[in-house]
Amino acid sequence: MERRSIPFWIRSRKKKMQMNDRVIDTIIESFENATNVFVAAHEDPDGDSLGSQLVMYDFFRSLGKNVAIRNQGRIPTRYANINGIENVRTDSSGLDFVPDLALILESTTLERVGKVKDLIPSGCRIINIDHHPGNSLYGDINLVNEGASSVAEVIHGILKQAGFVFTRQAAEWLYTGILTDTGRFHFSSTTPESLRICAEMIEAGVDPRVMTDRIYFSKSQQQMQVIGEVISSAEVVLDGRLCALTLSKEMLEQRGLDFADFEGIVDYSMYLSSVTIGALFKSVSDDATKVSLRSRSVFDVSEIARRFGGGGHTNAAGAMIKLPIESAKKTLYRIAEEMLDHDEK
Ligand SMILES: [Mn+2]
Repeated sequence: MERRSIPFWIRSRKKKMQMNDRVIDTIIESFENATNVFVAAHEDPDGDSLGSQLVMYDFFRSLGKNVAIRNQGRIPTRYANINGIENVRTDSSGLDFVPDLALILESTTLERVGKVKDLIPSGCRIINIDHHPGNSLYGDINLVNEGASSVAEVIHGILKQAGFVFTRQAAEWLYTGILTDTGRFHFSSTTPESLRICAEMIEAGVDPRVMTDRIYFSKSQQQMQVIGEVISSAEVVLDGRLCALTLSKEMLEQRGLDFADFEGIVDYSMYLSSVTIGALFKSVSDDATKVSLRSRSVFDVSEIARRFGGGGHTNAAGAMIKLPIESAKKTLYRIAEEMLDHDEK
């Protein structure tokens, strides 16, 4: 009789899932045993960080815990109208309690949270939940799922296992994380699982049109003018394979705007079909340039970002380059050209 064995990848996936379930059980136990919970995410939080933090805030409150969210940096303007955003603080004030549990989201290292790291006392239990590659597993408990579109997706798994019921509000926060981290279901990180979770959130009352309008289609006329200037700044180099946009301090200062008003503007660098790498250069000071990178297909821009001490995912990454904008561009073009030529060989 023919014996059929289960393919290796199914076996290993199953094993991994069982392992994850056990880790999640331990995490839920820690949540239940905690009294004072501190929640932080990487510096300059994005929609995934903010949405996930707010769901977790709601969850801890529902368990009767004290909870505080602190991030370093500015909250992008597009999230300014999210309900509950006032619970996410970015000032340097201390906490009203001494945390016994720190939940760190979206940070490959503990240093990525910036100065708010100082709010974690020694002896405080650290739970590290992430979906970025290369996480250093610095937590007492670590749950890192690189296959997840967003940390919101990872958190969804925990909350379901904990028996949390998603209200419409909680569903909106979770949906925000997946919507924004998949680039509105555009990136290849969008999986059947991401869409299933979003479907569940829509069933819980999320209105996709309202969410997308609130986050993406709510610009001021001044912001639109800057977007026009940024698009006009496009430099298409390396035989059409790289498109670079510039957002300068001058463009913002005349209008009283901030870099935080333009989260996601890098996406315009990918409008041309010939482009493999998209870049947005922001002149943060005379000798420092922040670069956001995007790519198509298997081209890994996190490798470029890492050359400058940054990081990220295959198709979305970023770094701070300690050079004036024009030299930063030249240096990055050179590295990109080498990598593109190498890939084509
Ligand atoms: Mn994320």
